[in-house]
Amino acid sequence: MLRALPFGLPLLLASVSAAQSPPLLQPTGRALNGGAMTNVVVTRTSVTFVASEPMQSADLNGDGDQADVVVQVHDLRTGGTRSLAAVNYFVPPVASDRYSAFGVSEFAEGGQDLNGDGDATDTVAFVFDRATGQKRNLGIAMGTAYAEKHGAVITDRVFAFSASEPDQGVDLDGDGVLARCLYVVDLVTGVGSGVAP
Ligand SMILES: [Ca+2]
Ligand SMILES: [Ca+2]
Ligand SMILES: [Ca+2]
Repeated sequence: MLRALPFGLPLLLASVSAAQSPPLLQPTGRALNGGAMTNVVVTRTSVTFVASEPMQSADLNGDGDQADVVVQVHDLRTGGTRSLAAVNYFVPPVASDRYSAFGVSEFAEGGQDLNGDGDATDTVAFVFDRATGQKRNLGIAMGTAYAEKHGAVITDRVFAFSASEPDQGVDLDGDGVLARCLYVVDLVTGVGSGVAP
């Protein structure tokens, strides 16, 4: 059994499973984003959380500044921590045994257009596959309203989240209006679609 300890910064992890070979305490090497303890997601093999560049005094996403909050995946087997991308603080990451999913901020990630709609103002869904080490851009804008904050769910087969059709500029669920909709991605085939209400 693994637990994240709310001791503040930097993030430390404790394991009470004596059968595991990794040490009981593992420093992640990253400063946790302040006030974001609910953003720490623990599975049997990993911890996904959001680090603060200002608290770390480092550029963790390589865009040339130290102003972002950047999603991290810490491997409890190897002790390594991987920095993935600048995220929207209001869209907490989720994780399953195999995958971590999160909303990348186009603005914070160097002003890139990640969903191909011609702007750099969206929060775009990404999935990191720990089995392959690959980070996949789903190309879909996520909803960022407070009510959607804890709405995303992921398993080792499916990622479901609230998509923003106005941000995407596409009627994803085919109901004739641009609003928010449930978007489901099959992580095995890579196929995703909006779900009509
Ligand atoms: Ca940065
Ligand atoms: Ca965009
Ligand atoms: Ca629609």
